[in-house]
Amino acid sequence: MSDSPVSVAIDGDLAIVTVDNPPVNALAHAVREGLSEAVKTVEAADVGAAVLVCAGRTFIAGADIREFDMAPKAPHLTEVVGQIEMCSKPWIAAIHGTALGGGLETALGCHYRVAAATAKMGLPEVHLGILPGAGGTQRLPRIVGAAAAVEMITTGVPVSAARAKEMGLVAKVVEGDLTEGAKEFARSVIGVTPPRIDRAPAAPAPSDAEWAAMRAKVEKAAKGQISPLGCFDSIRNAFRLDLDAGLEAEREGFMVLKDSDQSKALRHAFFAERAVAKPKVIAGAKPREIARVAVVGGGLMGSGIATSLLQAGLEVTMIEMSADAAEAGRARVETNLDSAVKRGRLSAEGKAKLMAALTPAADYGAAAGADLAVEAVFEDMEVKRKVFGALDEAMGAEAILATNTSYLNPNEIAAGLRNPARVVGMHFFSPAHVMRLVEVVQAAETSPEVLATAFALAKKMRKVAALSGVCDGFIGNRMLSAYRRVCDYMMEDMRAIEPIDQAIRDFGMPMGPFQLMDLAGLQIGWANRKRLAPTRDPKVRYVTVADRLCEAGRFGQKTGAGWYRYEKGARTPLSDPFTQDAIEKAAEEAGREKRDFDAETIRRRAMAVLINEGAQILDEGIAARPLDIDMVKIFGYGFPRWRGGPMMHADITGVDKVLADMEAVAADDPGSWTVSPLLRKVAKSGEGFAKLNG
Ligand code: T1G
Repeated sequence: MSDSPVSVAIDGDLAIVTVDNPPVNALAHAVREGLSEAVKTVEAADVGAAVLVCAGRTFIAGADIREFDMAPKAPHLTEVVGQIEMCSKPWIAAIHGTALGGGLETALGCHYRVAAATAKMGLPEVHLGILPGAGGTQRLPRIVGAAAAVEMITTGVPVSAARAKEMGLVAKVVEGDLTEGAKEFARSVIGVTPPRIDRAPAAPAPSDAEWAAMRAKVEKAAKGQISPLGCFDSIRNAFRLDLDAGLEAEREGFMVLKDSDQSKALRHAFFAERAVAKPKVIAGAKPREIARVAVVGGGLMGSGIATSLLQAGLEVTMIEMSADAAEAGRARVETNLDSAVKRGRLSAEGKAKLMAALTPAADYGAAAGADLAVEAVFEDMEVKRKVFGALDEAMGAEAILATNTSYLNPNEIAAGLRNPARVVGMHFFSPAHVMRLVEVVQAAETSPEVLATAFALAKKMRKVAALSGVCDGFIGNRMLSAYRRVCDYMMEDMRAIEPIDQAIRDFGMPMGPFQLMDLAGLQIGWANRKRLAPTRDPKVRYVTVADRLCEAGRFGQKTGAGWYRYEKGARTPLSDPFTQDAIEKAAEEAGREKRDFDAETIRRRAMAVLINEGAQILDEGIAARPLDIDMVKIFGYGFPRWRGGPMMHADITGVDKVLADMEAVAADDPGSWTVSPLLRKVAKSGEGFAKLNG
């Protein structure tokens, strides 16, 4: 008995080739070898066709990403796919779950594909910063045409079985038992010469103008990421080169991208996205069942959280101060769900069902039967403590109490409650039904079981949860505030905001810091600065411009002006003499000499401060691993995934270089910055932050 993950069973006139490599049948070396052997077995056996099926939850989900950093080992997937294609007997791929990347490429080497109705097929390599390297860019366009192949490969978004049938990617969609359906199909093609992909350049070829239009679209969506264009160019080869030459060029393109920093960063993000959900403190802790949740507060945040909870299939009681306010909260949830209906993500009946699971209420007694409460009320300690006191009384002693505070200390909120072990922070990001990040904040007494429950709930809500300890702003906003501070310093020194916003956008962030403040509104920052004013260290440089804007009632887009001004109803930031004047005045009062920073220096300084603060957060144990910080920034703040997050970006840039930049920032404003000892240590070790991920 062999222990190969690929087995061949003879079933009358068919060979059933089964791949069994849990959890997702990735194409590890043993699988490639097994498939290669299986082709020989099928050739030699007295059968008329072969059915390729997978055990477990999915068809082959692609190459084994863990093998990317190892030396490639023969047989390579391209060869194995070629062997299947050249077999003298037809192969039928029976697809269930997700046929992704090398998995779909293996299926493309088969002569026919049949799929379960629920199956999905895609070439998501672009999300890993690479291109499909086993024939995907050559075979797919020959089957589905240029436009559909460009769409599928450059976006990486998989298609449904029904769509695949329309595109000619699958021959048959099987309702009921997939293997039986595939066998029936296979018997119908026994004796037929296996139809191989045409080796001539694909046809019909789009015109030059059509290619140019498609390329421009891909480039725009890529926003600095290189692999979408690499994919595009390789697809175009399918229309000028024969299959073998196209495959060779594809292989070369693949090797270049695989070794790129962007691919390294994206692979890190792939594994970090999974690891972030499993912090050590919850290992072995059993999450509790959560069926009913009370949301306190029906404002923007509360209604967003309620929407997301409903979409996760939970019952929600929304508690407000009055019946009218509760009704307004209910209406906000309805608006959120309506927009999901409009986008085709929810049916009208689906919406009605979710709305029926929502109960607006105007008294805390309504929280009685809930398993968990999330508080999303005004950011004020007294208010929050009152809410928690009322929940403590209304709910069972074991029910979990979560606060959505972004700045207040959960330990203070929990103080005096019957059972502070059940208090946890769940910091959502606005709009909460859209943004993926939730910081799960571990207060002094939060139990591992409560933390595990918060993580499980976040997963149910399809959110990315990251564990944070208690500090001002937790991981994300604390880093944001340091980053804003250095941007403020550069702004005051340069007497300008536009070049800073531009440099940050060019780095790949969706928005520059000043534009972002205008979008989010300047009020919260203002309130925070006032809150922290009594304890502010006078040695730390303080830039007053934002305060001047707020005093003038300029709170951002909503008020028509903030850092920029906005025409009525428009979102385009326009430069504004008021802001310019305020900057000049502030700089003069502070006695700052005018300086210039080029785009590269702006970007490096902003990143150095972000990374320095991240290192400090690690050193203090607020984040357990660099990857937790990376995920917070990617999922909550639009940090470009293809840069891997700030800590990964530090490794890619070279931590010693980041340290040198940080030292330059600190030297310019003595007393304003602490260069993190951990940053120094990691720079000296030469091993990078990744080493601390464990
Ligand atoms: N390689 C290695 N490990 C993988 C893996 C892969 N391709 N896919 C998943 N895993 C691990 C994952 O880390 C997790 O591990 C466990 O499997 C379950 O995954 C030549 C070069 C298939 C839709 O990009 O999209 O083919 O955390 O939690 O939610 O052109 O995994 O349990 O230790 O995500 O049910 C292209 C990536 C590769 C697919 C399943 N393929 N995977 O989702 O489970 S490149 C992909 C996924 C390629 C060729 C090129 C999803 C999934 P752990 P999970 P899931």
